[in-house]
Amino acid sequence: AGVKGTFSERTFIAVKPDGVHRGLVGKVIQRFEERGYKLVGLKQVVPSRDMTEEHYADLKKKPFFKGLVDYMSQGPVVAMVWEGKDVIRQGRAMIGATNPLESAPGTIRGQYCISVGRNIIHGSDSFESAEKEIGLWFGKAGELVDWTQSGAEWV
Ligand code: RTP
Repeated sequence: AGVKGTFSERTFIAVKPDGVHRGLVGKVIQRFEERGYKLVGLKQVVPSRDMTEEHYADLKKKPFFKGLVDYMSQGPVVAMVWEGKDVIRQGRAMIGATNPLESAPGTIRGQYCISVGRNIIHGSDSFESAEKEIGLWFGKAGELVDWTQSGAEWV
């Protein structure tokens, strides 16, 4: 996940199936681009159940786990890696709280969703999660692009 706390920090962001079906992929990309972050990985996938279970391994014991796996693995998911200063914490702040009742208006969830089980988007919640998730979703060599963004010195 790049180097924590620097301009090369990276996070894993995914537009979940409800976000894709509702045509919100562009809005999500636009928010991260406009904030000043750099897109270094992007693909659309239908994740397998195994992949989804691995992604949400921490939640295995939760009562909503099966429903969550059913929902995510129907796809499609638009998987992304974004890079920039404090992108892990900032990405979570931009996404908003998990429960839409607590997500502030102006955050992505606060603007676009009303139920916790259909909350549009995922973002890594720590440096360790970001490392794991980027490896899981973008494990193949060459899937991430290192590039120098012109104008980045102004951000
Ligand atoms: P995410 O991993 O998707 O970014 O979400 P999060 O960290 O904000 O929340 P987490 O507690 O990790 O929960 C993961 C996802 O599980 C679904 N969920 N459903 N039905 C329920 O009560 C319930 N609770 C959580 C949500 O889709 C949540 O984003």
